[in-house]
Amino acid sequence: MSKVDVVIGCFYGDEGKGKVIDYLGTTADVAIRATGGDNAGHTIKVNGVKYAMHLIPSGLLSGHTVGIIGNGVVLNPQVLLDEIHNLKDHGFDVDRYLKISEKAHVIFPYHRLLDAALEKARKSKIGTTGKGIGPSYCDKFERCGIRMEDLYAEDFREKLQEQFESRLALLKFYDPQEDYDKLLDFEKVHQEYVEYAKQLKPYVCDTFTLIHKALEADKKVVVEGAQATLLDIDFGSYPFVTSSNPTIGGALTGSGLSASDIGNVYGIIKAYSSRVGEGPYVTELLDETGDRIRELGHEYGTTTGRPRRCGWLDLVTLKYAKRLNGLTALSVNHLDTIGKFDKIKVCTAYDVNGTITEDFTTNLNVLNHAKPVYQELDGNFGDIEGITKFEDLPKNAQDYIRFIEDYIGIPVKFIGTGADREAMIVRD
Ligand code: 2SA
Ligand code: MG
Repeated sequence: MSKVDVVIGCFYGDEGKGKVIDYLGTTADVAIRATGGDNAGHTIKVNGVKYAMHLIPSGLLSGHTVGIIGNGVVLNPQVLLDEIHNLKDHGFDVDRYLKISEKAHVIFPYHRLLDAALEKARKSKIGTTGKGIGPSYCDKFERCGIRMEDLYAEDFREKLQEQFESRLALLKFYDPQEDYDKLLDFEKVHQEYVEYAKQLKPYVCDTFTLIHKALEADKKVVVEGAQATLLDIDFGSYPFVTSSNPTIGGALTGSGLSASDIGNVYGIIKAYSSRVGEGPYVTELLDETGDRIRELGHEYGTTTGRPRRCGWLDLVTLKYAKRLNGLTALSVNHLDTIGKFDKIKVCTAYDVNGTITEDFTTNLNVLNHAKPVYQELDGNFGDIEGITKFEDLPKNAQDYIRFIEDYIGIPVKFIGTGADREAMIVRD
């Protein structure tokens, strides 16, 4: 039996998972999305065309990889259909390669409206993407969610009506100013979803069995992580997190894989750090250095266009991500970006009210008081854009990578040296 490779973001998302996913996808037989929804977004360039992938596993872009939307995903059918049509327009055989779990939960318009209304009502904002992710997972765990298979059941209309009415009442409760009766029309929503269901039917199946049969046939399977470790509902900086487990646990429960199916777990980081939305961020730089990282690294959100908060690399957090996910190797992106600085700082410990620690915690009482302890390394890597061999990197750049490896104790297998697909070092 073959083992599954998993790709996981180590910090707050946008680490450049797409690049490694793209690389692994070219040889994978099956690529799985296991958690999250269209709050995720990887941009992948194939033959000069840019594809913004939100729900369909990017592996499908290889042209020979089955893309599976797993049971752990919350799925907005309209977004998915747009993606399907775009890929079909560009010649991809989506009908052959896309599979959707019958157990995946469906996002309805009231979920998106609730997401916005809840955010508006919150005193302390989370800064959600507004895609209805949280409210949809709420329904899942309240056991009243509507799954893909329910769209084809005889009682779909009644089920939807029940949900619709209770969610409408909730909306009116949280946001009495808005006229939700005007915004939400049951018949219209019902009809829309009957139509979506019809169009998506060919793709819906028992993906659990499909995945295990692929493994038993020794096929190469990868799980494409979305979001990242510190956005994990259990182990992230709660409540400033997403509503799923984008960590290794979610890769299993969101697909039906078992722990012993897992092979390599690749942790993806940038040579610096960034975060969108609210919440603690120990190495954040609120000065010109932070601005410079943002400009050099083009740190603006793919999904929402928001400017990202930026800062130095935080190895304390990375160690936490390694422990939590059982990382076996790392991918470091944007080495070219960080190499533009003369001196680069790396956080190797936290000073919490005078106590020095290398153990990350998400306890906000601790985290809010943690100050980064930095070690300074030499930058000025020169022009390393597009380099594909580790030996061709200047000494300072090699030292930077080795510093990370020594601290974390696992190898850096992939190094991103530019925006292009090919601008990557792959080490044995
Ligand atoms: P939500 O909408 O309920 O999931 O928002 C809750 C918090 O989670 C954050 N969040 C994200 N932060 C960074 N990147 C995200 N998606 C990436 C993208 C995809 C990726 O590029 O858009 O890298 O996999 C993402 N999704 C959710 C959000 O800002 C809130 O703080
Ligand atoms: Mg992203």
